[in-house]
Amino acid sequence: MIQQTKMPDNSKLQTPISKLLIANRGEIALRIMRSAKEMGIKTVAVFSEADRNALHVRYADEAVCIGPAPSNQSYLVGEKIIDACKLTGAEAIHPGYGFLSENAGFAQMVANAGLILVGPSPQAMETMGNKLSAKAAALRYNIPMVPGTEEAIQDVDEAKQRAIDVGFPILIKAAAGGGGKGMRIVERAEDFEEQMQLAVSEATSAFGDGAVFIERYVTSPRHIEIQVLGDSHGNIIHLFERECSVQRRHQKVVEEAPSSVLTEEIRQKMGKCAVDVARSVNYTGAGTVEFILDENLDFFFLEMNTRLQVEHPVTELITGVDLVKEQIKIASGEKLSFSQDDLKISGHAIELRVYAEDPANNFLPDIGILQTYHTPKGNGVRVDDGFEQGMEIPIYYDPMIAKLITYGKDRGEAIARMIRAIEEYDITGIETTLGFGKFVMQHEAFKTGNFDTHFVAKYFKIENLKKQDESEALIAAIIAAKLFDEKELVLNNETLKNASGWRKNRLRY
Ligand code: MV4
Repeated sequence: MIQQTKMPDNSKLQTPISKLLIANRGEIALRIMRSAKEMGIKTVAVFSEADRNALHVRYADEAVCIGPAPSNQSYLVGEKIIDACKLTGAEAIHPGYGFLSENAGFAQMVANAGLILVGPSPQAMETMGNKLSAKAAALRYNIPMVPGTEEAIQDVDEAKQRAIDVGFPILIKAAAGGGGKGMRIVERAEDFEEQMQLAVSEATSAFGDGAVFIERYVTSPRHIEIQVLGDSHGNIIHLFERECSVQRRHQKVVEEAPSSVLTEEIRQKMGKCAVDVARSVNYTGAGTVEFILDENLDFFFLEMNTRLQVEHPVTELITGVDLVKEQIKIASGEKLSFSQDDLKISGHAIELRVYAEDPANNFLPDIGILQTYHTPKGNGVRVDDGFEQGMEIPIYYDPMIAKLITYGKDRGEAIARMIRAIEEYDITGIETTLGFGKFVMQHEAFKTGNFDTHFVAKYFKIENLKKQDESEALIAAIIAAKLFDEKELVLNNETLKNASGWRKNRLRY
């Protein structure tokens, strides 16, 4: 065998990154720093006055205060982030998710300052930041899309005729909207005009852009997204799907990979479409292409998210790829070190978002101090969090405390681990969505994989949590009675611990 010497392509090689600034907070800031450290890259944290004692500040090699608690005076101020880079000598910025992560204007500012953004080009961000321009780009690659209007609606009568043609119910969407904001379902032609006017004024006040379009309303969809990676040499691959159908008012609650409904054939087709969508904007970095899947298992492209997503760990667990490392390598100009054929799905991963919210009180944020905080451990359990016992959950930011992720050889094992991990998780001082997560895991529709985006609305009532409470209380009572009966029983340490555990769990949920 003759070994060929390949000439390295240095045409697009950027200087390797030696210091990375993380323009974010909480669990994702820590998540990013961990990968950077493993790569031998120095880390810089930025923080608001509310986050002085936050873990991401302690974890970083250096930290810079960028202003008062409200994010529009700190984490959202691009100039302050760039100044912090200049101050510390960081060559690159990782924006995480939320905040400035999908802001094309910021991406351009970063480039203008001679810094590297760990993310796609400002052009790719801008195109994908608008649903209409995203669909226009994807259209060139014959990607399946929900029938509707391809351009912003100018003439109401014309749009109404189109709505009649595609058939009611239809959905009016704001081109600048995202995550379900600015959507309106219209059931009947008679309501069209009024709903259209409301949608335009809503979009104008919410996004400063009144452009709206229509799509046929897919009534019972599953939300399936494909993770993609593209390098600066034109290589784009996908890392299979994540299923995110379990959501509450457009806030995802449970995500998993792979999806329990995809056949290998659909998976391949969707993967190819996702790569093409990315190719339509010469995508670089990590991105997510969002689809809905209808009852017939037909899928349609909805939009592309140009950031690292909250739920990226489930993909990491089933593929073995560290997505943050790949992002950083791509930003340094490296070629992807693997091809599509090198990737395969192993096992099953599920993520539960643990929010500081009270399910018994309409999921209102429940801020306060983490009086007790013990995370679950053991085989197949990953917790990405940003808090410690005694810390306060600040009111200024997202109320997510942690992401609890479990991995198993198959879906059943991942679910069983999730239930075990939820029971092991010990949080007092604030209400959380842990008990709600257990309800989901134990629900027949979830266990059988027979659910859609209406899962929570359809099945969840506060009584469900109370029932869980009562059954646990009942078991505790039976144990207590048994202990009382068996007078000769020696109460060893283990029994006492378990008994107090019962009580805590019962009170918590
Ligand atoms: C849809 C749809 C049904 N039909 N489009 C909501 C978030 C945004 N990314 C797109 N969304 C939807 N678009 C058509 N033509 C249903 C939803 C939808 C949804 C999608 C994914 C996850 C959760 C959802 C919850 C409600 C509605």
